[in-house]
Amino acid sequence: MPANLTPQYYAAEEKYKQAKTTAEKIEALQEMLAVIPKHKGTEKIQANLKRRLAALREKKQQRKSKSTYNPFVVEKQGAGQVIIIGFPNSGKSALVSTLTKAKVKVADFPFATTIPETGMMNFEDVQIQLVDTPPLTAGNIPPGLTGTIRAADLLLIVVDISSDECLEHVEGIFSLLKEKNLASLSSSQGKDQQPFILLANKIDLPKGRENIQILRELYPKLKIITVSAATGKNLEVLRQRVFDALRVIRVYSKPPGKPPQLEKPFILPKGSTVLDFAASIHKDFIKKIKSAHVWGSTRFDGQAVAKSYVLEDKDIVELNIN
Ligand SMILES: Nc1nc2c(ncn2[C@@H]2O[C@H](COP(=O)(O)OP(=O)(O)O)[C@@H](O)[C@H]2O)c(=O)[nH]1
Ligand SMILES: [Mg+2]
Repeated sequence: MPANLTPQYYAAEEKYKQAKTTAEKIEALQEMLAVIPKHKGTEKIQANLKRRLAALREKKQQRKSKSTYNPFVVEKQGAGQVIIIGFPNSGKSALVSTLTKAKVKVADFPFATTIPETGMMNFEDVQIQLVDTPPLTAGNIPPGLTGTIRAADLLLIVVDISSDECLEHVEGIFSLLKEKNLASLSSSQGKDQQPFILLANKIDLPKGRENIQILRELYPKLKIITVSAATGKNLEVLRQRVFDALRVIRVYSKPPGKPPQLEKPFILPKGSTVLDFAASIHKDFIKKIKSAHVWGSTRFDGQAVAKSYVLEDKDIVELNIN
């Protein structure tokens, strides 16, 4: 069957031949497809045009994702994003690996970690994202890492407490963080600074006990947890303290007349109200709530509460809507 192509089609085809960029080619192909007479005789040509169009779109997409990919921008997951920073060999990767079972490189040589890598840490029924990072060194933060630190919800600063240089490392890290206004050693946290916990790792090694005493004496107000990635010491305490420091609560939804959905908590900032909870499920709920009942923080189980009621961790909420 003859194709009987039209002058418009030939004009569009000419445009395609003249096209230089992928975007121009895509536009011309789209036009050819739009104006081609739709009948049996042009079916093959149509299929061909579609195939070429798909290939060009794919090419464009690939190029786009390649040019915008930045390993230092880490997509948030779970109840909070916690970034692990410290000098080389302090045990950052070992901690992330034992806490999350993520396959990060643990090595007895420095600089094994070159870009941020993530894993999910369980705490009771929530998952918290841990981000392993390339090391800081005296006077230097790897390019890109400042932004990653600023975007995180909490910093875990790791020092090798068994090292003779651990005090210099603490000072070195905080001088870098202070310079970038990310955190400071003084007890009061400055505006726009990040909350942090100092992890004195490798407490299992002989020098650890001696050094931690000196560190605590020098910085009595600093929040320090002694841990060992090697023996697992204090890692359960660490999970709890990380959750607490994220300042979030878990809320379970209970559909009316049904049991509560305990498998998957909603994560909300501390201080959230029933209305905030409703909004986090669906923004239409804000207008639709008729009443709410809470099990947990209230005096009575299933107590009716106002929309402004401030929820607490592990509350179960039943929203009645119309
Ligand atoms: N004894 C002991 N060794 C540790 C501990 N944590 C890490 N290491 C060792 O320290 C070295 C550096 O660990 P790694 O996690 O790669 O350090 P990173 O450079 O900070 O990521 C490795 O040989 C680890 O096995 C710990 O708690 N105790
Ligand atoms: Mg590492």
